[in-house]
Amino acid sequence: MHLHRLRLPLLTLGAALALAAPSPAAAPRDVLFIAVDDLNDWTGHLKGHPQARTPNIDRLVARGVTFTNAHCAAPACNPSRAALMSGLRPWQTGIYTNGDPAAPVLKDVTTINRYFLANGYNTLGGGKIYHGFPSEGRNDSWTQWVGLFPTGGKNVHNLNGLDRDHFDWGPLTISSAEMGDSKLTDWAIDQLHTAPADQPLFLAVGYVKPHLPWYVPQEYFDRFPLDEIQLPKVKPDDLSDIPAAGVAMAKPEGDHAAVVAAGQWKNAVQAYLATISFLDDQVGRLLDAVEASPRGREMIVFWWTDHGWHLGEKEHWRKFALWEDATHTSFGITVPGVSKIGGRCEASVDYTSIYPTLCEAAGLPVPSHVTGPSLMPLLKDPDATWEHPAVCTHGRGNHAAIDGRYRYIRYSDGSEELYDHQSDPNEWTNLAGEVGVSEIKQRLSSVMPAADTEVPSTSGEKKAKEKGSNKTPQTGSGQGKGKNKGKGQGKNAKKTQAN
Ligand SMILES: [Ca+2]
Ligand SMILES: [Ca+2]
Repeated sequence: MHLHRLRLPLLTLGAALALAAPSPAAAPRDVLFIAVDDLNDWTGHLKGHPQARTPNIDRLVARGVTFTNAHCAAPACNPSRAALMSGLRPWQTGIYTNGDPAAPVLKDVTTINRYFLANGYNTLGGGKIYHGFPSEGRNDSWTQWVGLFPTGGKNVHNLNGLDRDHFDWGPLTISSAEMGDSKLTDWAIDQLHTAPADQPLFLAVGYVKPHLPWYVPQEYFDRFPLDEIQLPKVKPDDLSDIPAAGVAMAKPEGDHAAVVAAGQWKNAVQAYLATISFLDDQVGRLLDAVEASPRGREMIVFWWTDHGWHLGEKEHWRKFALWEDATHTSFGITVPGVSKIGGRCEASVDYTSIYPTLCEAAGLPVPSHVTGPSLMPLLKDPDATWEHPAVCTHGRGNHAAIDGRYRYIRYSDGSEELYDHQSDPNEWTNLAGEVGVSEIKQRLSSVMPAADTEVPSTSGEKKAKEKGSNKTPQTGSGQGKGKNKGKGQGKNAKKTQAN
């Protein structure tokens, strides 16, 4: 993609270096940057499911401020992470979906890890931060990128009998220590202890659970007996007031029909809770190490999950939609000495605020291409005034805007949904056609881009190239070639691309 096609000026790495004047007075602060794949609000601190048990995640976010109304910039791995790490929205980069290549754009953008690297940080990354190897495993963007850690044991598949690829769940016979995320935790703890003390540390730890398949050791399933499992609250005819564009995202005839027909709904809820519980154990081990070390206790900690997840609400499964269950995330920030301990912030925030907040917390200037509002005022006072609706985009032209009370969805064909969380927290009643809501819709649509300002998708550009258009992107050389292959990278790239 030509950079001039982006709607905001980008900052090249060279410019970032020039801009990165030495920060005054205080030494740069260490950062622990924890990403989680596919965890929705089924945590103790967000109460998205009454049986979710996450004492360690709750303990982690309670060290600082938890954002209870936080949303991804896009409800899928690739575009959510690309937006978060670049500070640029899907409509500025063309990275709208998992099918839109990120590397051709990101290679020319000062991403968070590049910026911290350019500012003298020891940037160490493991697990999953971006979506797929071509987007993240580059020698010029991390001090060291170690990639995914493979899970041991025999390969298993179709444990639930649905035969729907990685849409699968069931217990493993291996120990917890053989799980990839357990090895990732070991690696992260080791870095906390061994990273050079005289260089600021940016440690990025990307957990891949609770992403599908929900395979974890039996002990985690045993924590949630099947006969006690509660299904999510669902309204049977919920899709009846939703426009065709929304029903197309729900795809009720797909996963949901298959799960119900096979009698697997409770099993799925059990498996997701079990996988979250496994993740929580790993977070607990990491947090114990952080709190046991003088360096760890002073670290800035960012915790984020890349989007939400439906388990049958609106007859929908997975992410890939613009409703609360797909966009709502678990998100917390601790800046020791700054953030309010145990703070809960109800302001509507989205992930384009992560980049600027991280810079300010670490004492670095915010790059000029990063325009999301900083959350620093909310870290100090979680009740401070906040007038920025969160925005989430799923595919070009489809957006949700969320404020402290409403969710307004507008699809590319102009059809709409509006929900009032004060009276309808489950988003069962679409108010978009009611009398007297035009002011609300107008206010929330004002933060959405006009259709003609949204850049084409990166995959769309590729199609244009195939057709011989002169609008072909310049993809440069070398991206995605795997120069920096670490542990299991080739395999990992394939795996995550399917997510
Ligand atoms: Ca994800
Ligand atoms: Ca409905």
